[in-house]
Amino acid sequence: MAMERTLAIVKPDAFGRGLSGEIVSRIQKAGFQVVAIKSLRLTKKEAEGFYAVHAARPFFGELTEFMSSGKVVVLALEAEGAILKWRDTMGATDPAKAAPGTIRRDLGTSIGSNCTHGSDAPETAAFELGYFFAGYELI
Ligand code: 3AN
Repeated sequence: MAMERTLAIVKPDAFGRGLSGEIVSRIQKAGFQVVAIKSLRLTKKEAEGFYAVHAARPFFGELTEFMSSGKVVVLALEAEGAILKWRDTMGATDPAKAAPGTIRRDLGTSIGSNCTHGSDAPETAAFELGYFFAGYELI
């Protein structure tokens, strides 16, 4: 399998509940290299730019409101097959449907407040990593 990079976000629900450390620990135990990590708060506009692919979805307003409601942690993760591996580590979008032992199942509370985000394909990973990190931060 090829070495890949993906973008992970600890969402405002998890950050606000003090779960950032627990989630970063799970990321490292799962075997990811943390290439870069930082904390920030998105404006509504910045959240809309990040989720532009979801602009037509009925929950776009709710999603971008939520993602700009508090601080987040963004991480660039590296591993073999990192994109799928991180999605497996997070679990299904809806915590109630996520497999036992996944982050969303163990820590998420609803389909919106599901603790983490992960890129879903190589093209989105490239866009999302570039949205938050400059080239020099990803060396
Ligand atoms: P994933 O993050 O698992 O790729 P997507 O791409 O279907 O999930 O959805 C993007 C984000 O939008 C999810 N992380 C989730 O928190 C939020 N979301 C998805 N469906 C809903 C919904 N029905 N209501 C509110 N938020 C939703």
